[in-house]
Amino acid sequence: MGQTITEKILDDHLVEGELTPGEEIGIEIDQVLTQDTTGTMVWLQFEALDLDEVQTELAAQYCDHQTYQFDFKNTDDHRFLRSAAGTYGAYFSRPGNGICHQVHKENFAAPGKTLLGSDSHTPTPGGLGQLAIGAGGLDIAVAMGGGPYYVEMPEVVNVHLEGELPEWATAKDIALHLLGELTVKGGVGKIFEYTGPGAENLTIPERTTITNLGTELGATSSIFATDEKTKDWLARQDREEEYVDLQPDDDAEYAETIEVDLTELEPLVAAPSMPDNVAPVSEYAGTDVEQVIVGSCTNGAYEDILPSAKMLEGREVAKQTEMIVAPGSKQASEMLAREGWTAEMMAAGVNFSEATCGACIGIGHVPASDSVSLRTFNRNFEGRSGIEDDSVFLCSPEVATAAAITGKIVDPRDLADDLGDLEAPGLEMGTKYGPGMGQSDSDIISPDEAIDDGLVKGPNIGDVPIKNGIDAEIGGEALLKMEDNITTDHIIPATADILKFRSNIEKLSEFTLSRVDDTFAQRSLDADGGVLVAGENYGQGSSREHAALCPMYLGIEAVFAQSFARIHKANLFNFGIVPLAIDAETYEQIDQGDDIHIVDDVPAGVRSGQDEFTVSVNDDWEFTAELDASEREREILAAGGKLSWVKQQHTGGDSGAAPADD
Ligand code: MIC
Ligand code: SF4
Repeated sequence: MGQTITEKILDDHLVEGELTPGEEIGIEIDQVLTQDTTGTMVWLQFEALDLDEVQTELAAQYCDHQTYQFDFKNTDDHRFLRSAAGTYGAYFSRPGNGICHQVHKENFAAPGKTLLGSDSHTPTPGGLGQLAIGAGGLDIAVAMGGGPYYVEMPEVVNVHLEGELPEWATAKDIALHLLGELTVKGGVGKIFEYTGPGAENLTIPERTTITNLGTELGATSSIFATDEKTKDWLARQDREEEYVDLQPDDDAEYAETIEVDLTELEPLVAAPSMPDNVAPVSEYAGTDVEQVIVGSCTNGAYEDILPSAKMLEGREVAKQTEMIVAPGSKQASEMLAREGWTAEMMAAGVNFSEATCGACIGIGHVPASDSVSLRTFNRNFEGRSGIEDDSVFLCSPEVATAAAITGKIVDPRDLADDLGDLEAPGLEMGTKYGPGMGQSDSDIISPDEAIDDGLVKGPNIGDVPIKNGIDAEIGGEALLKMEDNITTDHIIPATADILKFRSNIEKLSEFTLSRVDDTFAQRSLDADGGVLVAGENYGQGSSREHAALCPMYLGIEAVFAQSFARIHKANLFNFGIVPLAIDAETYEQIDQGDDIHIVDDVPAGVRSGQDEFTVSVNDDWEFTAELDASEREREILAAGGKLSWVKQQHTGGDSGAAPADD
């Protein structure tokens, strides 16, 4: 039987299991990436596991999320990360060099290789044929130590693209269209493989915008075949020799095929405050816009920003609007600067940010109260921009720039009609090395150039909490009952005031679920822990393991939810919190404040493969909750989490990761 691209890459990397959807597989990881806000835990865990050297072909540490270093804590984190990369053998990308996904794509992403990253948008280089997956930090630490990565074999879905995009419609609109159709949970347990003439027509920056936004569908990953466009793009990055031909077989079987006719697409927006709240731009036409931001890991490439620059040439940003360009990488900034586009945009009234995540998670450029912000980003979860009740729309650079010119949401096709001389900018490819301008890689420190030999820890860098086993009796007060689609931004917000504590779990845990109920952390401590109740897709969004670590620290023993997001569920196992599925009726019946106890002996049941547990509520009524876990996840859970499990393995088993003293 023929294979999909996904199956081919997985087959090449398979170390355990079979490629049957729903079954757990173990795969070898070629490359890992981590960033500043998840990376400190990754390396602290690497250290706690007694590992002494990176075992993957390549590991890269980026400093991208909080590069403004408002607080010495951020700077200390960056210094620690540089020391960890140097000590253990990873590349180090300096603060300001750009967002991990863009910089990794430019420098290291390679077709046919596997990549695991402690950031949910790690699948971005799927656009050039890399199988890239986001995971929690502990999974990254173990993979860096040479252990396989375990994941449920996803269903492979064929997204068959026909035709060409009409003028003013972009790759962002393809991704938004899919989000509107499939919703933020439509991709859970799936990998999307983009095929057809429409996919072949797209350039690499367009493809990576789509694979980046695959995360918002909840997908495990997204991938494109490779072709002349991939080869050309690698050549523009001076890495042509890394090209590998990757195609699905003609008789490859997909779980499902989704057809999209690109000729029918139009400029779209995702309205506040969910990426699947998609509508044509025209539906919001006339809405006042106070802020426009072009950039991020979704649309921060040179090729994404150039259309904005062309649209602004000889024009001005409306007086009532602020426009910021936040490039995805210094490479993109440098190319725009060398070609004079930066000056052109500055003259039009644009404010240039350094290449950082920044505003995407509320670090800088926080919108004014009661105002609309249009961003070319991938997430618009409520409050993520740094202000409660924000009003963030997601869109393409073209739609964002049209709004910057008029100060209102406007369909760029209508703006072009009105102005008469505004042409659709289209997409023009850039080249890293222009004639006579050897662009430098001075912001990447290779393991051979490492400055540090030994970890440098500032006072804010705490220890990694370890839990030794789970209790026989699990339960307590239902401290919080939450609705559907609770994001990791709700569980542990990423805004500047909170992000600085990512390396200090005791302090960070004070902010747990504060976006839902700011009394939660204290109530949890007062009650000596308890359980959580949630609707569908609990924990969607980020890979941040802090969303499991902090509840664990506060004594949360189990989460009862209608369904879980993939990475977050893995993080719950990794930190010894029992993720149990309940049906809609049970969800309705439970009230916040109920006394909920699992009747069965949990560690015994978890170990013996029991998948249904009886749960008592207020000693009054009972329901059944399901534990959907592989044998390995059960062992991890019973051990109290992955850290203690790996440690136990090395005093009597094998996790795959190789400690220093092995
Ligand atoms: C995000 O986009 O939410 C983040 C911030 O990049 C996170 C990582 C983090 O929380 O540090 C992600 O996507 O995994
Ligand atoms: Fe950074 Fe935003 Fe991309 Fe996350 S989604 S990596 S915060 S730019």
